[in-house]
Amino acid sequence: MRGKLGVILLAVTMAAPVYAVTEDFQDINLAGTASVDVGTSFNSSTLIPVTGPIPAQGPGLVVNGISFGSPGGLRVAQNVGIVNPTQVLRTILSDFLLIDFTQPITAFSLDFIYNSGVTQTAHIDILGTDDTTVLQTQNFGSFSGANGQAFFFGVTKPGMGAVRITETLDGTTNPFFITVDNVTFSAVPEPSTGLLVATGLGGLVWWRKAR
Ligand SMILES: [Ca+2]
Ligand SMILES: [Ca+2]
Repeated sequence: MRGKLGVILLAVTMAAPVYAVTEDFQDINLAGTASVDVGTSFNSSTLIPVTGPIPAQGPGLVVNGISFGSPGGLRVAQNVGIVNPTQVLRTILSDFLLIDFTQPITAFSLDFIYNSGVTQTAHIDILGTDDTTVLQTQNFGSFSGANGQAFFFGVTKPGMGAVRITETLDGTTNPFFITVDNVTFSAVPEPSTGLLVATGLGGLVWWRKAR
């Protein structure tokens, strides 16, 4: 029996392509287990002066479209709590960590790193396009884990302008320093890149490093 050959119409909707980029803090050149302080705001334009064994570096150490800030300063360090050290970003003092996106985003995720075996409480505010209005809050409650262990946290929501993370230690009001890695966020690419992405993939593609 001969089958009927139909005509297949493929409707393609070309919405603005969105892709995801990840900042893993691996582009900073750290010797051995050294760490380097990167100021109170760290983004793709940051220049790091020579510090001891750490050479002068930058700009372009961080992907475009994102800025990390903490009033007490930020440090790129080795996550020495795990078997294979890998570079992470942490606050130096007991301050909040603000992750500010240049353009409003629709999704983000990160690895939150345990600092030690103590009980910690983390609190995340999802901020709107004005970087002030709180759209959503997320409390992790009490958790404890091995030093250097990470857990994954992600949010999908339109119109996110920034994310603010605070943390307390052992239920006291004294915040502990905050450590993150693999900060991934949605972004609208440059036109040339966008064409490539739309041709090859289209839609939303999450890319995460294999662990
Ligand atoms: Ca890393
Ligand atoms: Ca913003």
